[in-house]
Amino acid sequence: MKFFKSTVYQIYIKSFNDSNGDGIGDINGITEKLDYLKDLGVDYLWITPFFKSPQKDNGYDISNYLEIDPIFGTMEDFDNLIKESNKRKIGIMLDMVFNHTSTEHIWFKKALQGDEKYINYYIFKDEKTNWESKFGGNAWQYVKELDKYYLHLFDVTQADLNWDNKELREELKNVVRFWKKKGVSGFRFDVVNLISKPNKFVDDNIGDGRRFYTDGPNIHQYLKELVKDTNLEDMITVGEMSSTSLENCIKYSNPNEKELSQVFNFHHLKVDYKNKDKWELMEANLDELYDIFSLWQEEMYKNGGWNALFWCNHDQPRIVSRFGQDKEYRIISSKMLATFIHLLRGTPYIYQGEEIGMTNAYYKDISEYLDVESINYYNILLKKGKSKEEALNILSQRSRDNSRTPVQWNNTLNAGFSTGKPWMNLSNNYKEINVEKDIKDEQSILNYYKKLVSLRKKEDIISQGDIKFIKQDNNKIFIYKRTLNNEKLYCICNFSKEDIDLDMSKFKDYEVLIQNYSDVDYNKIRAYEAIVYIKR
Ligand code: TEU
Ligand code: CA
Repeated sequence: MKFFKSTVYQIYIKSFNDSNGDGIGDINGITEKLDYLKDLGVDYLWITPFFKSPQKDNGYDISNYLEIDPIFGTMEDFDNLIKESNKRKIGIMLDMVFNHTSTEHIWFKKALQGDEKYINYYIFKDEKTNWESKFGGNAWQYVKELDKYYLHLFDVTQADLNWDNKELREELKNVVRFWKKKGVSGFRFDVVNLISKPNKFVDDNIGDGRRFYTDGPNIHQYLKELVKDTNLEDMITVGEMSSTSLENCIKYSNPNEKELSQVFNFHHLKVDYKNKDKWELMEANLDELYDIFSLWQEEMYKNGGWNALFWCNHDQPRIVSRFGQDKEYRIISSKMLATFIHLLRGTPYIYQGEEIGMTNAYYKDISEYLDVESINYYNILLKKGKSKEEALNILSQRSRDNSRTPVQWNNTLNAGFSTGKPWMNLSNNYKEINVEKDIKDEQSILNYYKKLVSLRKKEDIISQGDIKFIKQDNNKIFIYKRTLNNEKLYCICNFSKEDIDLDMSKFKDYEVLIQNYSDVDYNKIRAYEAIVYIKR
């Protein structure tokens, strides 16, 4: 596996860097920052969708897979990005949204005109079920043109595609072939474990419908076919797996199955959902967090699977504001969380801004939120009887917009993101938290990430060693052990702001590989401390 020692950097293009002052991040904005990314040491860039789109879900609602939306630039800009990133040995991964298209896509429009061929590209039924959309409300929409309902697991403008139709599958393969030819190095497949729908559509009397379409009946067959027919075996491919199971993820990512090279799962990012409800707040349950990591790390290893490792993406609140602490412990807790992820087995992903410890947005007013899911749920929460204040408080911790504020490059106008009016409000802490400041400070979060990325390249034990979690009596301390031949490595993290007694004297003859405090205390693990010992 050639990506063994690699780290991927995720770019949410709209908020990364605006090159032409229209307030929207763009392709040339990425090209401008390639030297910064090279310096960070990352090997691949996953760029979120920049294809033609009405932008109801910021590009995850695609109306043409083969064209670039003019707000992001031109095909020439993209060719140039490929050329410039190749020069720096950075690969580009594109985001394939194949579970649904925008209702503005020509296929959907033709379907509405009654064209049988295109009606079969989507899931039109005479009757609806009680399934819920992931963005709130029922998952079916009535269209008078056909006197039928169509399925939309996400927004009403994102119509689910019918993968049981061979012709549709061929269309999507052509999309992959087109972008492969352009010279991309890999792909991220959006909610790809939802593409295989059940044979029968029936009400779900115990849930929201997901048990019928998650890791669906033909999912492995469809993935194998896609990979084989478009020759993706040797590329880096990562599937976003929604509400998936360990068993399925082993299959998705074990090289013998010839499906994908790695998988994202989200179980570790639901440990602060009260009663499994994203919109009910709760402190993170650390016992559960520990159990999920130990299970997934050890079992994926034993069964030949491969995890994508991450805390942050464009759908998640900022991790330092969530499992860390973004005030007096912002720097130390950012480094602790990074250490924990980057020494695990799998491929680490850094989401833009994470490498400088960017925080949640802390918006004060509902008008600042732009995300369709956030706005829908704000209204649902009010309908459920929450006060405006309560609903805003929930959004301030759970909204996807928390991660989508523009990247803070420096302390000048608009944090250096744009010379125009940014498409969404910046976080107002950019004077203290920005890239320029972190570059100059040797002890910065940015320089710490750089070190983590380079350690994975240097130390085989990180990329290839086996992994075992070591349970502690105190649920705030997370310890795992990596081994490779005669080498041993221990990663010890404190997920709390308490100093906790811990006898680490046995590590006196180990070397400290990386740590977020400047000295070693063998008797206790301090607030948000992370320390990694290695013996060769
Ligand atoms: O996300 C899928 C997904 O399930 C999450 O967005 C989830 O719905 C969210 O965290 C709510 O709890 C992917 C993309 O990453 C996301 O940006 C898109 O909106 C979505 O698919 C639809 O394409
Ligand atoms: Ca722009």
